[in-house]
Amino acid sequence: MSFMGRRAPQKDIDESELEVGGTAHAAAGPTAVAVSMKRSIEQMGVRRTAQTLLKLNQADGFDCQGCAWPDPDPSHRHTAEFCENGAKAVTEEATLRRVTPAFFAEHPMADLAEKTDYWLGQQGRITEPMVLRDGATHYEAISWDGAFDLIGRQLNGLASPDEAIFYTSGRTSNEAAFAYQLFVRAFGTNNLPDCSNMCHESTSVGLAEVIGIGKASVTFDDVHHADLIVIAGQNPGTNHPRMLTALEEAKANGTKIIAINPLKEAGLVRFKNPQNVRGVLGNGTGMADLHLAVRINGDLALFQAISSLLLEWGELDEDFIEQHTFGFEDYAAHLRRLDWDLVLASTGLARDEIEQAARMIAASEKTIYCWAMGITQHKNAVATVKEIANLSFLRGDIGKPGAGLFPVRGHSNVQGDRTMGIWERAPEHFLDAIRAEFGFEPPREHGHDAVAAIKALRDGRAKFFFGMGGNFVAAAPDTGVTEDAFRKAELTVHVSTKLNRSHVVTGKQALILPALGRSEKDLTGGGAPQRVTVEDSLCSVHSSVGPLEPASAHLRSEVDIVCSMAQATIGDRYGIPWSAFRDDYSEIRHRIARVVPGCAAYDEKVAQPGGFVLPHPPRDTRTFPTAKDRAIFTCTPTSVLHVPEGRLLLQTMRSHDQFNTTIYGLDDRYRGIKNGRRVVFVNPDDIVSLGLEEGQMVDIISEWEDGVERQAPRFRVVSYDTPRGCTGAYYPETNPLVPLDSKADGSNQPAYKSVVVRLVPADGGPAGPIGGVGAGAVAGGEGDEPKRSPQPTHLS
Ligand SMILES: Nc1nc2c(c(=O)[nH]1)N[C@H]1C(S)=C(S)[C@@H](COP(=O)(O)OP(=O)(O)OC[C@H]3O[C@@H](n4cnc5c(=O)[nH]c(N)nc54)[C@H](O)[C@@H]3O)O[C@H]1N2
Ligand SMILES: Nc1nc2c(c(=O)[nH]1)N[C@H]1C(S)=C(S)[C@@H](COP(=O)(O)OP(=O)(O)OC[C@H]3O[C@@H](n4cnc5c(=O)[nH]c(N)nc54)[C@H](O)[C@@H]3O)O[C@H]1N2
Ligand code: SF4
Ligand SMILES: [Mo]
Repeated sequence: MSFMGRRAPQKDIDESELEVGGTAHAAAGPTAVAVSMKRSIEQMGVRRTAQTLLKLNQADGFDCQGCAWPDPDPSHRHTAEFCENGAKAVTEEATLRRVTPAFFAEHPMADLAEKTDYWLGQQGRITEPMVLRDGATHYEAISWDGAFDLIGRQLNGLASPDEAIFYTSGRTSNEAAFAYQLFVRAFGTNNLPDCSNMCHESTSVGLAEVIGIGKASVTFDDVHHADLIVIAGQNPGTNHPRMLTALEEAKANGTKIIAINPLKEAGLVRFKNPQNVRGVLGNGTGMADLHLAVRINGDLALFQAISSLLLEWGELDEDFIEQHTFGFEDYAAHLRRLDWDLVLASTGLARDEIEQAARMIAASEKTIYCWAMGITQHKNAVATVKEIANLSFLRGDIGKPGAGLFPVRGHSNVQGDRTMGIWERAPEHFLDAIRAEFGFEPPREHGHDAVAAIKALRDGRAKFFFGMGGNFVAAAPDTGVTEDAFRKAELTVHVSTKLNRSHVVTGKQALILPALGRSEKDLTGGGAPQRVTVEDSLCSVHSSVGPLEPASAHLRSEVDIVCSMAQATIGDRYGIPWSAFRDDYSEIRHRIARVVPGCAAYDEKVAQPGGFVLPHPPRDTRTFPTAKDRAIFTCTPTSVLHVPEGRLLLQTMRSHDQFNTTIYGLDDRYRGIKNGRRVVFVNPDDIVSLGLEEGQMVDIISEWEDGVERQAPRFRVVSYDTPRGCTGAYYPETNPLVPLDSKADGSNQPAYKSVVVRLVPADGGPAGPIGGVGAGAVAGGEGDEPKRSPQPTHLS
């Protein structure tokens, strides 16, 4: 048996100030406002804070860089149309801190490589293009021309275009994304992995098969008119906070909510809306009417069991099934054979709880099904997504007001990037349209997705990595393997706003290309400020124009960077007008209009306040562009994920104080954690049965069929209300534990939420003293803060 693990940066470890209190009983509230304002003012100053936040998510302003939650219709927007975490995302970008060439001169690579993700991000905005030359100890400044020349020479020196990988993180605008995929295909490869490969790929694959399109089938208005909203595997209080505002409005109209989550997340329990009196002074709104604390990965069995009950009770929409679906008889026969023992073992729920959920669904005329990473990051994730769709078909909950399927996307423009062709397996019709518009034959062979890209780098089949945003090294699974793979590359290039791990684990040479953020004025081309466009989770496309002066005069827009890279690499091959694209993004939008389905008159439509909504056949007309021209029922056997004796099933998740690999701070207010991130949440009975103690320092070791044991060292055990056998810890600290080959069948998405682990007492790590709370511990007194537990623990 071999042993490996990332040598975690030492400063990550022993966060000696860690404090653990009780969990919060409500999300948001006045504290949320105070927290976001304090941080914004600290990093931006008062004037800039006001100037920035008042333009956030407004029709004449810029789109929040946070999540992909949709905006209300322009006529229904508040003056402050953002949440605590949106304010944090903006602050992170609009900060006045700077990372200049002098900073790089002071910090050798060896030093930077020891820093945590948190420290790196806190240093501020990168101001100039930087290069790390072969064998150099420091990054040094390079001109933009020098950088593009290096990229062009490197790309043209490859034995094949397929030796290059072009990654995208979902913050990139539609204009930059369209130009980027065009360049990559003109260069000659489909190697366009993206963060979606690690995020909602299982959704895209599952829904495309059974409804013919991989996107949500609801409108924003539907959310307010549902009888019932099911929220599975999602923590909206932290990751889509304004969803709580929409849910609160729905509840006022009588909507019921079922939460399916191993954890009782604060936002699913109660919400205190900071924008109304009830939220500021009162107790807020109770959220979930029913909480099913499902075992990790038990959702497939749960949804199937609910469907079997509805079938048994005859609570079906027979007209919908008859007119719009395929495969009902087989599915019904499959449900009749359901093994309830397996269901109970897999879900960890009582039959009674499942029946209660089924009764609520039966009583609802219009149900919306929401889900996120708790569903998509498992081996059986594609099947689970299809199982949710099966249930919606039984009830006819698709293509009618107030009902539908609602995968809630992550990054603010991850959905738009896909629409624009950032996809290693873009459909033939899209490639045909590229050929018709630009007169060249794009490559047809599928490219590498995120996992395949790591393998290609690892095996020397790829030698060049370009990251359009993101932090691939830290976000990817199997950190040890991924980092080694990166180090084998000839050149790694990152278009970035802030420093991150992917800048310090590099190929032989590396470039950092600093980009304008969305909050900044884009004066590329010398004319009026340019607008860009984005698409939210509900297919709504709209403009974004940044109000702020750029962080540095040297920054370039992502569009500019793509067009300049294209010119330096393929010149005027195929006559693509890169200069015209760069000078006026409308030129790109005119091409989008002719290439991307549903985007006719794109430039004109996005100029309207609020933009426009892309077509979605199941939502609009109950037509299903699938292989059967109908919604397709699918049958998957239920199974129980086997976890050997003495092991736990680990989910890796987000704290309230991070955006993916960007760490805003060390608190997870709603879960009662302060000043630390290396914690592992364990059921109190498991703590006892595993012979551990609360507060004990443990190493987390994952076990996988390749026989390799992966390790993430030194986490504190925190007693937490999670189902027996299930545990949780934060991402990205736990990414070294996720084996590269542990992924979802059919979508290749890393199974970040079902890692089999054991907890081993760390060296010199007996139980930490458990006692009184230190000064400045979890604040009490405010309704939405964690209540002090009777015996708060201060782990030091
Ligand atoms: N503030 C903030 N906002 C964000 C992000 C961020 O990091 N910070 N990230 C953005 C991105 S890219 C994304 S993809 C989204 C992510 O949004 P989420 O999907 O909400 O993010 P996670 O923290 O991964 O939380 C997953 C939830 O699923 C639950 N869960 C885990 N395993 C299971 C399971 O097997 N079954 C069920 N039913 N539930 C399970 C967890 O307890 C947790 O509540 O958020 C986006 N928004
Ligand atoms: N263990 C585990 N791993 C996971 C997940 C999990 O739940 N568990 N979730 C997965 C998911 S859902 C996702 S989406 C991925 C996220 O993977 P990524 O999208 O690759 O990662 P981020 O942390 O969002 O990227 C942050 C970096 O983006 C850069 N950046 C920020 N704003 C801009 C901008 O405007 N322009 C440019 N060019 N750069 C910018 C900054 O330099 C910042 O450091 O991680 C995945 N990894
Ligand atoms: S809900 Fe998401 S998009 Fe809206 S303000 Fe908050 S972080 Fe930004
Ligand atoms: Mo994501």
